[in-house]
Order: sequence, then C-alpha cells, then structure tokens
Amino acid sequence: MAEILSENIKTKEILDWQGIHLLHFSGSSCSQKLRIFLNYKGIKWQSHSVSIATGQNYSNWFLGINPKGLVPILVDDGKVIAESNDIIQYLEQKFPEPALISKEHEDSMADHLKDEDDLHIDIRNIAYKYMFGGLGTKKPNNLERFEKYEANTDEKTLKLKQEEVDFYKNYKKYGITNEAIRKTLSNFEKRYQDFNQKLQNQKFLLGNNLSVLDIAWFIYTYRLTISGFPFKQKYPNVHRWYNSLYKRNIFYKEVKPPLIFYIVRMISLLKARLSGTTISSFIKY
Ligand SMILES: N[C@@H](CCC(=O)N[C@@H](CS)C(=O)NCC(=O)O)C(=O)O
Repeated sequence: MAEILSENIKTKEILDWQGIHLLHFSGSSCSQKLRIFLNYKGIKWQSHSVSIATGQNYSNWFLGINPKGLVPILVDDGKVIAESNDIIQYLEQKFPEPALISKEHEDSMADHLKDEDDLHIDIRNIAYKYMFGGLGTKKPNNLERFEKYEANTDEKTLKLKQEEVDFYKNYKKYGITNEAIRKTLSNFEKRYQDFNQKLQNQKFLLGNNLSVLDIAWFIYTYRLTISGFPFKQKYPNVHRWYNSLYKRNIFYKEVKPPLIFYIVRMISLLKARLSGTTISSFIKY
C-alpha cells in the first residue's frame, strides 16, 4: 500500500487531522473515481480541494505531503495514503459494506485495478487532446518549482516526477501527437473488446454485481464517450453498461463539467474535426 510515512511528510499539520479527509480536484479522473466510491459506500469524508488547474499541487504545502505532485491523497486519522487504487482497497477493508470488492475478487482486484492505472497516461492523452484542447499547460514557474523541489524520494518517485515534467514540456511544444492518439486508442480497444464480450452475458464488468472496477472504467468510458469514441457502433454492450451507470446520480454528478469546460471541449472537438484528427478518423470499423 502506498502509505506516505509521517517522517517523510513536511506539511506536519495534516498528521493531526482526525477522521477521513480527501485532498482531491473536481476535474481529476482519479479523484472522481474515489469520490464515487466514497459516496456509494456512504463514507463520511472532508473535502480539501487542490487545484491541478492552477498549480496548487506544486505548492510547497502539497509537495510537503506528496512530492509526486499528484492527487488524490487520503488522510485517515493522520495516516496518509497515496494512489487512488490503494486508497480504495484500504477503505474497502475498513468499510466492507456495501461491498464493492467481493470475496471472490479479493485476490484478483489489485491486478484488475493495476491494469486500469497503467492506462492513466492514455486517458490523459485523450483528455488533453479532446477535452482541454490546448489548455492545461503548466505555468513555467510552477513546473520549475516542482522540478526543483527537494524531497527525500526514491528512484521510482524521481522517475515518475521526470515523466510528469516531460509530459507537460512536450505537451506545450507538440500538443498530443497523432502517433500518441493511435497508440492510446489501440490500448483502449484491447480492453473494450474484452469488456464488450463479457457484458454480453453479465450486467457488470466482473459479473452481475457492481464492483469498484465498474467505477474505475466508468470514468475512462465517460472521457472517451464525450471525446467522440464510437462505443454505440463498436462496443454496444459497453455502451449499454455505461449508460446504465451514467443514469445514476451518484456517478453523473461527479463527472458533470462546469459550463466553461463544456465550451472548451466543444472548441477542442471542432479543432479535431477541422484538422481531420477526430477519434473516429483513427478507428477501423
Ligand atoms: N496512479 C495515481 C495517478 C494520480 C494522478 O496521475 N493524478 C492526476 C490527476 S488524475 C494528477 O494529480 N495530476 C497532476 C497534474 O497533472 O498536474 C493514482 O491512481 O492516484
């Protein structure tokens, strides 16, 4: 589990927080997944917004908690946990009802969720191309602060931090390239072919009961749907499953964008259409 030990935390005040606190951002996909999970389970939690749009995740305050500069972060009676999927598995143990990880899937769930997390950069490519179209670049001084922030971190964290910095530098220079979109869509198609087959005979991704895997993939499917992925034509069972979740307020309310994001998305999609780079133009029917 990705617990951040108290001796590695510079922002000491959070160690005194009692109860369940979430440091998160409204538009972050991992935060949306976690909020649906918390609300579905009826877990009481306190909200602390960390805007990744304005660079609050690169403030000394936040980097003093998570030097990777990533949300979400859970604080439970001063215990600090990173990684949305680790947080989910931790909370499932603490609050087993209503179950979102059944006994049957207890052993395999970590692998299922890892597979979803491995596609995080892919969903980011989709979002930055079709949802935020050109917005979302980091202010150079924020990125520089992040790059220079000194923390007692391991090799893995340093590598991840470099990948984050490189992503935003490349995004500023080249945007999201067609090659990146092609690779991303091919990664998603492999998963959705499999899901479409499974959903022929069952209601949810792992059987006939809702699980945390449905919540995780709902978020990705939402982003792909609003970006123009043709689920209805290519993966009709996935389309049906997705709509059945989207209808539930607990799901819908977490992804519903403010008007300004809706407008930005419309502009992004128009730009993609004019440059012949819509999602449909990359997909074989
Ligand atoms: N594997 C991590 C990924 C966390 C992550 O990438 N979070 C994104 C938001 S979804 C973030 O904080 N990005 C910061 C940024 O782009 O500036 C998890 O599941 O928690």
